[in-house]
Amino acid sequence: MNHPTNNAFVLDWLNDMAAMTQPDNIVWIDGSEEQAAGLRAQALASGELIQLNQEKLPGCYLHRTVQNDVARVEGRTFICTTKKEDAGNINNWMDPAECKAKLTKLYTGSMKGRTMYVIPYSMSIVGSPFAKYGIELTDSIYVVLNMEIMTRVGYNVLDALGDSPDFIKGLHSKANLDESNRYIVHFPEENTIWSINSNYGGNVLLGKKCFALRIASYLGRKEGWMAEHMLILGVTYPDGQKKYVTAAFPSACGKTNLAMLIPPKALADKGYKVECVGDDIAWLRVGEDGRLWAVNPENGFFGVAPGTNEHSNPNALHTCMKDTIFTNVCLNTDTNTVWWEGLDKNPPEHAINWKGEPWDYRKYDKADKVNTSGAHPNSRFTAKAVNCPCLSPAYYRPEGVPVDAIIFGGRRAKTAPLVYQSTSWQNGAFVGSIMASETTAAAAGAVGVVRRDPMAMRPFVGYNMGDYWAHWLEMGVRIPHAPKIFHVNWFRTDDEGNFIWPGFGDNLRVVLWILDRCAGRVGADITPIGYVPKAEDIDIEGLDGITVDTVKDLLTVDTDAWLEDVENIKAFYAQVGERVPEAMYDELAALEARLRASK
Ligand code: GTP
Ligand code: SPV
Ligand code: MN
Repeated sequence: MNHPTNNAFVLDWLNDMAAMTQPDNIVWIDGSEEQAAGLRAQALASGELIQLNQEKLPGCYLHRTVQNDVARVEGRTFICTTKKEDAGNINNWMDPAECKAKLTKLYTGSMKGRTMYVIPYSMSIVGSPFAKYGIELTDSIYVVLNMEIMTRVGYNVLDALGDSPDFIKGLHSKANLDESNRYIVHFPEENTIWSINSNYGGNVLLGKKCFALRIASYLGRKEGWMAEHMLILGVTYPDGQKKYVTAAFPSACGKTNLAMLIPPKALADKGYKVECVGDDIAWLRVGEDGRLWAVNPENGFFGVAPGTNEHSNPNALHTCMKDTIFTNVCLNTDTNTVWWEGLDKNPPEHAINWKGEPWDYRKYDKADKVNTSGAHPNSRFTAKAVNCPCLSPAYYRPEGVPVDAIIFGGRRAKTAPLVYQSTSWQNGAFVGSIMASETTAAAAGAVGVVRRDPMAMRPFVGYNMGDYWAHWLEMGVRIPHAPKIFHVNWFRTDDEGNFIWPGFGDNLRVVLWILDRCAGRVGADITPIGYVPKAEDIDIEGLDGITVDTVKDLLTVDTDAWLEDVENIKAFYAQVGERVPEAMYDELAALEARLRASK
């Protein structure tokens, strides 16, 4: 057959993978709308996609996964390095040869009777010095259509790659979606990803978590840059000045929402504007000016649907009103449109739930969301970045944006205050390393359990967590004008379990304090955990029901709760093991000493 490239590395690998998986056909994906339309038509005919109301939702489709395949599967995700220590204790590890032998059995003949699609794609702008290329082989049209939204797909990627072996080899087969043989495996030493028996986003859109975080974090350490689970947000001041922050929150903890926030009226009236550069992944490099620069390597958003509404995130809502693939949301059969919990207060009378069954909203039970909700709690929209009303012009800049502040954050009902600032880069890296958050529906397993999730990267570091922390510390030394590092928590609750802070657009109030700190414009109180705002320095103008006293409450540091946390951190560090940098232990000891002294 004719190939759109003569790259021997690509063709040899493709031959090997085709020999193993034995597809009936091989089709190269050229990135054209014409080809995508043909694939969509096929997917509609097979039922893989459902066409939605094209008047209300032009270019929008619905897909339902099988019921056991609705989230990332961390327990079945592996880092296969030659030495087990290089993957570390936080990752699952398999010997590369053993893993390949095991998976080869599963892949053999898995594409019989199917077509193998060959997707050449770029993470970040094709031809830019920061771009990295990948090829994903898949037997799923759903994957092809999602990759065409999430990454830059087309033959220009092959042209840019030329004869080079420098591309990430991704192999995906749905096989028979057998949960007990589902594997998401990474061979960072070989630039290779193998995924089998799933058809859910994070497990199969290999450019995203598998490449742009796990493989890229490994490459970043080797090459002196960083791949992080971070949104990138731009703030424009009334005088026209622009500032950029990145923020790492664990899955389903508010990155997309912060990245697309709309300023509250009081701040909009003063002239503040906000732009989105990225909502999930940032690649960070030291610029010639000695600052840290961030690019968003993706080309779309794979966003959480539930909770997205006209009040919480109108920009996301508008982004997914066209050219969008919805996964596992609820179908309103009267209007042939979509619905999810938290969209509005009018659940459809006639509807089909995410499982594909007729659905009665009256039977919804908060305690059993997965079985009684219309949309799955981890239902998603795949939407194009270009359709986002607040997309930053800087999104198109190959060099990205200079970063003023790095923000860590998690979902903590009690311990973490609304915001605090670290005292140095090293202390900031420590703050990242001790992050914790309540688990969410974005990964299979229990929801609402506090677990340590360093830098929001626990599921996404492609090597030993201790080495990853060492890399953070080394980067600090290499960035002459390093960003300041902060920690936020939008999720403190009152005694009834209600969130105290209004969140969403009002989070800009906290971001402005952060940027004021970076510019040296505002003071702070020093506490055992770092700098905490003076309550009156958080602008609450126009906020109903929030007083300076509420803010004071949100900013309290409960010494006993923190001392309890310190014990938990010690256990976690022990679990991470021998490669935890000494400096992190120094920081931990100093934190404990300050907490004890403050009692
Ligand atoms: P991933 O795509 O999984 O990485 O998630 P994410 O970090 O982008 O999370 P997202 O912004 O999609 O938010 C997840 C959930 O948290 C949604 O249900 C939101 O409505 C909710 N959420 C986001 N921001 C806030 C906030 O400031 N306050 C509260 N209370 N909830 C929020
Ligand atoms: C996350 O879980 O952090 C996501 C969704 O962004 S997924 O692509 O499935 O990983
Ligand atoms: Mn994410």
